[in-house]
Amino acid sequence: MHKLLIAMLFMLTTVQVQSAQDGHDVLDHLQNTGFESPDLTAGDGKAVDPDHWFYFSSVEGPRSGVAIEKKRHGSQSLRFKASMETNSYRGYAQWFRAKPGIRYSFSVYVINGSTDPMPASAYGQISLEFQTAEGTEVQRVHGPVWSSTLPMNKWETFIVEGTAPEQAATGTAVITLFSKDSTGFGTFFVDDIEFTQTPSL
Ligand SMILES: [Ca+2]
Repeated sequence: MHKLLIAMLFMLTTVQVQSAQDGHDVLDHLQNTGFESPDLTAGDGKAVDPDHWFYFSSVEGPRSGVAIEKKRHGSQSLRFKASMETNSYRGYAQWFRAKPGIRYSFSVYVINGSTDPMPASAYGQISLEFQTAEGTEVQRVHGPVWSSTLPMNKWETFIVEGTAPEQAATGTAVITLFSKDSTGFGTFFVDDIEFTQTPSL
Protein backbone atom coordinates (compact mmCIF):
# COMPACT_ATOMS: atom_id res chain seq x y z
CA MET A 1 0.00 0.00 0.00
CA HIS A 2 2.81 2.37 0.92
CA LYS A 3 4.47 1.74 -2.43
CA LEU A 4 1.22 2.35 -4.23
CA LEU A 5 0.73 5.66 -2.44
CA ILE A 6 4.23 6.79 -3.36
CA ALA A 7 3.63 5.82 -6.96
CA MET A 8 0.35 7.73 -7.00
CA LEU A 9 2.02 10.77 -5.47
CA PHE A 10 4.59 10.77 -8.22
CA MET A 11 1.97 10.48 -10.90
CA LEU A 12 -0.03 13.35 -9.46
CA THR A 13 2.65 15.80 -8.47
CA THR A 14 5.79 15.62 -10.55
CA VAL A 15 5.97 15.42 -14.27
CA GLN A 16 9.75 15.35 -14.14
CA VAL A 17 9.95 12.33 -11.87
CA GLN A 18 7.14 10.61 -13.69
CA SER A 19 8.92 10.83 -17.02
CA ALA A 20 12.32 10.01 -15.57
CA GLN A 21 11.01 6.88 -13.91
CA ASP A 22 9.99 5.79 -17.34
CA GLY A 23 7.31 3.50 -16.10
CA HIS A 24 9.63 1.48 -13.89
CA ASP A 25 8.75 0.44 -10.36
CA VAL A 26 10.70 2.11 -7.58
CA LEU A 27 11.94 -0.79 -5.48
CA ASP A 28 14.19 -1.28 -2.46
CA HIS A 29 16.94 -2.80 -4.58
CA LEU A 30 18.47 -2.09 -7.95
CA GLN A 31 17.58 -4.43 -10.79
CA ASN A 32 19.48 -5.69 -13.83
CA THR A 33 22.79 -5.03 -12.03
CA GLY A 34 24.76 -7.11 -14.55
CA PHE A 35 23.16 -5.54 -17.65
CA GLU A 36 22.14 -8.96 -18.97
CA SER A 37 18.72 -7.75 -20.14
CA PRO A 38 17.65 -7.17 -22.74
CA ASP A 39 19.59 -10.02 -24.33
CA LEU A 40 21.36 -8.43 -27.30
CA THR A 41 21.92 -11.77 -29.01
CA ALA A 42 18.16 -12.07 -29.33
CA GLY A 43 17.70 -8.60 -30.84
CA ASP A 44 18.71 -6.79 -33.99
CA GLY A 45 22.17 -5.88 -32.71
CA LYS A 46 21.46 -2.18 -32.23
CA ALA A 47 22.47 -0.46 -28.99
CA VAL A 48 19.62 -0.45 -26.53
CA ASP A 49 19.04 0.86 -23.04
CA PRO A 50 19.38 -1.71 -20.25
CA ASP A 51 16.10 -2.74 -18.65
CA HIS A 52 15.21 -0.83 -15.46
CA TRP A 53 17.82 1.91 -16.10
CA PHE A 54 16.98 5.27 -17.67
CA TYR A 55 19.16 7.32 -19.96
CA PHE A 56 19.86 11.03 -19.47
CA SER A 57 21.97 13.46 -21.44
CA SER A 58 22.69 17.18 -21.75
CA VAL A 59 22.77 16.86 -25.53
CA GLU A 60 21.02 15.10 -28.35
CA GLY A 61 22.75 12.43 -30.36
CA PRO A 62 23.29 8.71 -30.51
CA ARG A 63 23.36 7.06 -27.14
CA SER A 64 25.30 4.00 -26.13
CA GLY A 65 23.82 1.09 -24.24
CA VAL A 66 24.08 -2.59 -23.50
CA ALA A 67 27.18 -4.10 -25.12
CA ILE A 68 28.76 -7.50 -25.65
CA GLU A 69 32.39 -6.37 -26.27
CA LYS A 70 33.29 -6.46 -22.58
CA LYS A 71 31.80 -8.24 -19.62
CA ARG A 72 32.98 -9.04 -16.14
CA HIS A 73 30.27 -11.65 -15.63
CA GLY A 74 27.56 -12.97 -17.90
CA SER A 75 27.69 -11.93 -21.54
CA GLN A 76 26.98 -8.18 -21.45
CA SER A 77 27.97 -4.90 -19.82
CA LEU A 78 26.90 -1.26 -20.20
CA ARG A 79 28.86 0.90 -22.64
CA PHE A 80 29.38 4.67 -22.23
CA LYS A 81 30.62 6.83 -25.09
CA ALA A 82 31.66 10.49 -24.94
CA SER A 83 29.68 12.99 -26.99
CA MET A 84 31.09 15.57 -29.39
CA GLU A 85 29.89 18.63 -27.50
CA THR A 86 32.19 20.46 -25.08
CA ASN A 87 31.21 20.23 -21.40
CA SER A 88 28.41 17.76 -22.08
CA TYR A 89 27.39 14.78 -19.99
CA ARG A 90 25.36 11.60 -20.42
CA GLY A 91 24.69 8.55 -18.39
CA TYR A 92 22.35 5.98 -16.94
CA ALA A 93 20.58 5.90 -13.58
CA GLN A 94 18.08 3.81 -11.68
CA TRP A 95 15.53 4.75 -9.03
CA PHE A 96 15.26 3.10 -5.65
CA ARG A 97 13.00 3.63 -2.66
CA ALA A 98 14.99 5.51 -0.04
CA LYS A 99 14.38 5.29 3.68
CA PRO A 100 15.63 8.15 5.87
CA GLY A 101 18.59 7.21 8.06
CA ILE A 102 19.55 4.19 5.97
CA ARG A 103 23.08 4.20 4.58
CA TYR A 104 23.32 3.23 0.92
CA SER A 105 26.38 1.88 -0.83
CA PHE A 106 26.55 1.88 -4.63
CA SER A 107 29.54 0.41 -6.45
CA VAL A 108 30.47 -0.38 -10.03
CA TYR A 109 33.18 -2.26 -11.89
CA VAL A 110 34.61 -0.24 -14.78
CA ILE A 111 37.07 -1.02 -17.60
CA ASN A 112 38.51 1.32 -20.22
CA GLY A 113 37.58 0.94 -23.89
CA SER A 114 40.50 -0.67 -25.72
CA THR A 115 39.70 0.74 -29.17
CA ASP A 116 38.53 4.17 -27.95
CA PRO A 117 40.13 4.73 -24.53
CA MET A 118 39.20 7.57 -22.23
CA PRO A 119 41.33 10.70 -22.78
CA ALA A 120 42.25 12.98 -19.89
CA SER A 121 39.63 15.43 -21.16
CA ALA A 122 36.75 13.12 -20.24
CA TYR A 123 35.90 11.27 -17.05
CA GLY A 124 33.35 8.97 -15.49
CA GLN A 125 31.77 9.23 -12.04
CA ILE A 126 29.09 7.59 -9.92
CA SER A 127 26.79 9.41 -7.54
CA LEU A 128 23.86 8.85 -5.20
CA GLU A 129 21.05 11.38 -5.27
CA PHE A 130 18.08 11.64 -2.90
CA GLN A 131 14.71 13.27 -3.57
CA THR A 132 11.58 14.14 -1.60
CA ALA A 133 8.25 12.50 -2.43
CA GLU A 134 7.59 15.56 -4.60
CA GLY A 135 10.77 14.93 -6.58
CA THR A 136 12.90 17.77 -5.19
CA GLU A 137 16.55 16.80 -4.84
CA VAL A 138 17.70 17.12 -1.23
CA GLN A 139 21.16 15.56 -1.30
CA ARG A 140 23.79 14.42 -3.78
CA VAL A 141 26.92 12.44 -2.94
CA HIS A 142 29.67 12.10 -5.56
CA GLY A 143 32.01 9.15 -5.80
CA PRO A 144 35.55 9.07 -7.17
CA VAL A 145 36.22 9.77 -10.85
CA TRP A 146 37.99 7.65 -13.47
CA SER A 147 39.65 8.91 -16.63
CA SER A 148 42.62 8.16 -18.91
CA THR A 149 44.48 6.08 -16.32
CA LEU A 150 41.65 3.53 -16.11
CA PRO A 151 43.06 0.09 -17.11
CA MET A 152 41.97 -1.58 -20.36
CA ASN A 153 42.72 -5.10 -19.19
CA LYS A 154 41.49 -5.10 -15.60
CA TRP A 155 38.14 -4.16 -14.09
CA GLU A 156 38.45 -1.55 -11.34
CA THR A 157 35.82 -0.94 -8.69
CA PHE A 158 34.51 2.42 -7.51
CA ILE A 159 32.13 3.04 -4.64
CA VAL A 160 29.99 5.88 -3.33
CA GLU A 161 28.09 5.86 -0.04
CA GLY A 162 25.44 8.13 1.39
CA THR A 163 22.82 8.24 4.12
CA ALA A 164 19.29 9.14 3.07
CA PRO A 165 18.28 12.44 4.71
CA GLU A 166 15.09 12.82 6.71
CA GLN A 167 13.04 14.19 3.80
CA ALA A 168 14.13 11.51 1.31
CA ALA A 169 11.52 9.26 -0.32
CA THR A 170 13.44 8.13 -3.38
CA GLY A 171 17.02 7.88 -4.49
CA THR A 172 18.85 7.45 -7.75
CA ALA A 173 22.04 5.52 -8.39
CA VAL A 174 23.76 7.41 -11.20
CA ILE A 175 26.64 6.67 -13.60
CA THR A 176 27.79 9.64 -15.70
CA LEU A 177 30.33 10.26 -18.46
CA PHE A 178 31.46 13.91 -18.53
CA SER A 179 33.11 15.26 -21.68
CA LYS A 180 35.12 18.39 -21.13
CA ASP A 181 36.64 18.81 -24.60
CA SER A 182 37.28 15.23 -25.67
CA THR A 183 35.50 15.88 -29.02
CA GLY A 184 33.73 12.57 -28.92
CA PHE A 185 36.64 10.40 -27.87
CA GLY A 186 36.34 8.11 -24.89
CA THR A 187 34.58 4.86 -24.05
CA PHE A 188 34.27 2.82 -20.86
CA PHE A 189 32.21 -0.19 -19.83
CA VAL A 190 30.40 -0.86 -16.53
CA ASP A 191 29.35 -4.21 -15.06
CA ASP A 192 28.47 -5.92 -11.76
CA ILE A 193 26.70 -3.17 -9.86
CA GLU A 194 26.52 -3.75 -6.13
CA PHE A 195 23.95 -2.00 -3.99
CA THR A 196 23.61 -2.44 -0.24
CA GLN A 197 21.81 -0.69 2.57
CA THR A 198 22.62 -0.73 6.26
CA PRO A 199 20.93 0.83 9.28
CA SER A 200 22.61 4.07 10.18
CA LEU A 201 24.37 4.21 13.57
CA1 LIG B 1 27.27 -8.57 -17.05
